[in-house]
Amino acid sequence: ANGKNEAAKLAKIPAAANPLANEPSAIASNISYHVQYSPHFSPTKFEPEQAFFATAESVRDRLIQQWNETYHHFNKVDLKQTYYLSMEFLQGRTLTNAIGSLDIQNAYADALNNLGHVLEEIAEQEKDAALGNGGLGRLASCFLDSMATLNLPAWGYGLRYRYGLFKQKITKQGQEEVAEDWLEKFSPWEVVRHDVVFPVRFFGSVMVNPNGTRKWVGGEVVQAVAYDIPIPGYKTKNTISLRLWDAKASAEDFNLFQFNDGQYESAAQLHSRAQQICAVLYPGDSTEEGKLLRLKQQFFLCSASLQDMILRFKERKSGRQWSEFPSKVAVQLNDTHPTLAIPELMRLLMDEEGLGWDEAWDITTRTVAYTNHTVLPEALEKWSQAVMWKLLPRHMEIIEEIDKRFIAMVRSTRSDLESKIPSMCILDNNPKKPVVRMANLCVVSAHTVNGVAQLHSDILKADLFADYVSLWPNKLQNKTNGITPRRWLRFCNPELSKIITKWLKTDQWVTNLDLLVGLRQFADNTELQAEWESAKMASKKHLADYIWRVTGVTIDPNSLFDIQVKRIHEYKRQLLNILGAIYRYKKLKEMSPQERKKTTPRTIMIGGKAFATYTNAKRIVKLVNDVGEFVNTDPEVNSYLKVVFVPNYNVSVAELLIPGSELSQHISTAGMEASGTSNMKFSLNGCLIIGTLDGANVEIRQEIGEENFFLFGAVAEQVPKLRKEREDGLFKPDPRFEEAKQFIRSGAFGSYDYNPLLDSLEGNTGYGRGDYFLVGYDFPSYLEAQDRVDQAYKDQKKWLKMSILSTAGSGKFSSDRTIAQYAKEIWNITECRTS
Ligand code: HBZ
Repeated sequence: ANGKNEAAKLAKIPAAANPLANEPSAIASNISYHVQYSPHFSPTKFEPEQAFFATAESVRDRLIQQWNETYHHFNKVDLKQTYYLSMEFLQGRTLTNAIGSLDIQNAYADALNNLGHVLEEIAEQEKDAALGNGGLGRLASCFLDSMATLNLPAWGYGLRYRYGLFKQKITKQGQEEVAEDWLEKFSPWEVVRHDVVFPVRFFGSVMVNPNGTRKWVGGEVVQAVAYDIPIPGYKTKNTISLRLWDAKASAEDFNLFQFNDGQYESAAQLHSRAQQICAVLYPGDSTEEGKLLRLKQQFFLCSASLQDMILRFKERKSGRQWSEFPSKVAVQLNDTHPTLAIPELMRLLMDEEGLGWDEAWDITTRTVAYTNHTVLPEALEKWSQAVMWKLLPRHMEIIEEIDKRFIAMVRSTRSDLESKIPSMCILDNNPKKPVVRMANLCVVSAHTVNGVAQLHSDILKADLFADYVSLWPNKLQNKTNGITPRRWLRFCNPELSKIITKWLKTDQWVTNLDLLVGLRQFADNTELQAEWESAKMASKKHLADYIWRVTGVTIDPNSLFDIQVKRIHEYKRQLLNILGAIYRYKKLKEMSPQERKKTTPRTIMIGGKAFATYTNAKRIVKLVNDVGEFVNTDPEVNSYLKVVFVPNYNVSVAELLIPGSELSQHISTAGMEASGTSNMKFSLNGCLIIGTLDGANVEIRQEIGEENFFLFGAVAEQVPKLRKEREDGLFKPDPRFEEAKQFIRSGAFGSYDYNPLLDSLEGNTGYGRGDYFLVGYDFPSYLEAQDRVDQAYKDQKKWLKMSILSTAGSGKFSSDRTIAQYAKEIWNITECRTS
């Protein structure tokens, strides 16, 4: 505790004439005001935690001003607006991003210094808002940043989960999940809108009116309350909203009679049922209850958001025609999770607003667009028809009608597609398990469907959605993903940013990332290389510090920092990485001390969360930890190789790892990673990639040059044939692959039973996947690519040049480019700048 940091001293700071002025003195007085008059703690202390909340509140004051102006401006100008519907937003921390967007870092740093604090330390007090699982959720957050920065009339809609993505603890057993209480001490960024409340119904039945129209009645009704989070654009007044819905029961739902009768639980039953809806991100869906809850969440998001959009449409201009709706509203579905927006919009238009089917259908299809993020069959959502009939009876009627009309249309216009109807239609009526295929509902109903990288979109066209392409040749588009250069370079890597600005003689690259190509001409410049190297070294030291703090492992900043961080999944092949590490260890052991000295020292860091019920993924986490413990304590090799499992990978940890990385692994089985987005973040920060021709790797390699990318592995077209050969017993494993696996089987890494994991790499025995992800096939070419990495690293000049060229070639991967394309080619919206 810092003796200087007593709250009492703050009272002596004079009030500023304008508390929202951007001078350090005004900021300091504003912070001190919040400590005293927006208290969240007892009034004595002013330590980093108290300072964080007060600082955040003072930043929020500045945001609210421009936020309200943006709100009014959008209302007045009434341009077409996009609503990005997503079950996930992986926002991470906000403070640094907000201060940076407002362009007042220095003033805040000075103000806090005067109050006895350091801005960076204060920023670290903030908990991550982790309302997402991984890439899909983080993409949504990068998109919001770009929408705001591009001054687009656009909002995000999501859910206010009480507990976000679990915290990952590593114990002797491996991964343990602990609830992440991001709201424990409240979030300074959210504003509850008590006037924005909509009823959302579940269960009940369909009533037929005398005139034949239908109405959904009965069941239970929950209130959706809006919580808004400001999303500032970078160096622009525009500040848009992320509107998160929370569920609450109304006062009438509290049974006072029962409570006074001592039946406390049943008295509050409806309240606790309402609270379940937003309790956790992605509730486990292995039980029927879990599935129902997840479906409730999805509908809750869709219904509340659409009611809000419709009300806004009516309020912005009274008495307008419904046919105008698609020219005022664009709805983007982030994967199939918010698919229920389609039947819900139909229901609201027909049953609540009195429109006929044809008009409602025309409006709905012109409003909604859908983004696909996966081709993995097991990841395509299918909901049980029985569950849907129970929870959403009116929506099931509507879905049946959409399906019926779709089938009739295909029959009458495209008799050649007759045989495809069973796979193209929405309802799968397989008597064993009748389901609704959500992706099919999206493709049939949306005006546009897009993939998230060129290869992924090509696969969608050629494979998953091929039959629809023949029906609607122009419906399918590609929108290659992107990342925000603000969070992922400017703010997380200020040292490198400064160098870039110096050499480009402008900081315009922050909003025009294509300008980075200007670095190419200096890639050989020794002065730039020296600056580049020292920035990288500073970040590596910073990272080494962090690793020591969270794992107790000392890593050498002079070794090659090799990182793979992402959700743990068999298709992402962390197993390939760790088997490679084991093989490296074995070879180092066989070498003489002199030979070892000639090798390139490596620190392999692997991080990521395994879904709580995904057993093989959890085994991989355990294996990485066990290998780490074994290798790192072997004095013969541990100055040449360290293996570290980075616990609790999240947005903030990524902001530390990425600037300190030199090599990163994006090594999924070709055709399986839709895009990947961390590959873009690493590349942007001058980190070289070892990777397969998968997802956005293909485009990254094109942009930065193939000589700057360590490529290996089978290509997507080969994969089906290779799997077939594997099944037919025609695959001859490389002895190096056998050796690495054998070492695990030998029990070198302890008594844990790794056989089920290893069996997944074998023929159709045991776990029986028959090495579905082709780890064995790609292993030799992976090792060869790693050899090329080791060689390249020995020539530091060459390596630095490749590193500079990676950054220089990353301009395409700005989410500003992605969002500009969505705006123009899907949403048909234009800028709405608040002046
Ligand atoms: O979306 C990821 C893709 O795997 C990745 O390749 C891509 O870059 C990224 C953005 O387009 N997909 C996910 O992150 N998916 C999920 O997190 C998910 C969440 C809930 C589900 C299914 C998938 O029910």
